[in-house]
Amino acid sequence: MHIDILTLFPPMFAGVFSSGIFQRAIDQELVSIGIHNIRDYTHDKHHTVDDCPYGGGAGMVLKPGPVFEAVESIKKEPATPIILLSPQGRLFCQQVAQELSSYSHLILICGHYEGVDERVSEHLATDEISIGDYVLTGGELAAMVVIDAVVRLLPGVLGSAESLLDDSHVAGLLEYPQYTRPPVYREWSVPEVLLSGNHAQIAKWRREQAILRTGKRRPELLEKAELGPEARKLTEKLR
Ligand code: JBZ
Repeated sequence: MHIDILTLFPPMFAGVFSSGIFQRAIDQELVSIGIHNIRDYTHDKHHTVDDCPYGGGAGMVLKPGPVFEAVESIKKEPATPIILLSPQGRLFCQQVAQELSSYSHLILICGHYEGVDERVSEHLATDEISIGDYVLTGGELAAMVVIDAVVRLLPGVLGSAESLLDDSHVAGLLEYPQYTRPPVYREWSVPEVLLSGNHAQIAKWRREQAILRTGKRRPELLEKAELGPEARKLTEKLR
C-alpha cells in the first residue's frame, strides 16, 4: 500500500513512521509513505495557504487552490480514496480501518486552522473521516491514527506474535486481562487458573472475562457482539 499525506506540518510525521512495527513494514516494502507540504503548491510570494472566512467570523480557512493542486500532483487510479480528515467526517472504527486496508493507495488530506474551504469536501475528497468527538487543532494526529490502524491490517505487517485474531474490536469484545511474571507482585496474585496449565479452562476464563468487562465498561459493544448461547447466558447474569 502507498499512502500520500497532504499537510502543512510535515515534521509532525517524522517520528511516527520510524519506529517498531511501522519501520519494519516500510523496510519490507509492505507500505510506503509520501509526505507533501501543501505550502509547496502556492504560487504567490508569501506562499499563502489560508484566508479569512467569507461572511466573517473568527480564525482562518485553508484555501482550496493549494489543496487541489497538491492532490492533482499525485499519480492515482480513479478508485483511489481521497480522504479529508475533519470533524464533519464519518466516525472512524475498526470496520472503516478494514475497508481502507483493501486499497493499494490512499491519499489523506490534513486540514488546519478553523477549517478547510468546503469545495475540498464537495469536489475533491471522496471520503471524510473523523477519529472521534473531541477537538483537535488539525488533521495530522487523526491521519496518524487512521494510518496506524490500517497498516497493521496489511498482510505480513504483524508478526505471528502480534496476531490479529485476538484483537479487541475485531471480536467485537474488549480484551481479557493479561498478566506476566512475577506471579505475586506487592501481594497481588495472578489469577490461579492462568498458572494451572489447563488450556481449556484458561480459554473459558478469558472468554468470560472478556464478556464481563465488555458488559461493565462498554455495554453498547456487548449489544452488537455476535455471541454464542452460553455467552448470552453469561450476559443475562450480568443484568
Ligand atoms: C478531527 C481543521 O483541521 C482539523 C481540525 C479538527 C479535526 C480535524 C481536522 S480531523 N478533528 C477528528 O478526526 O476529529
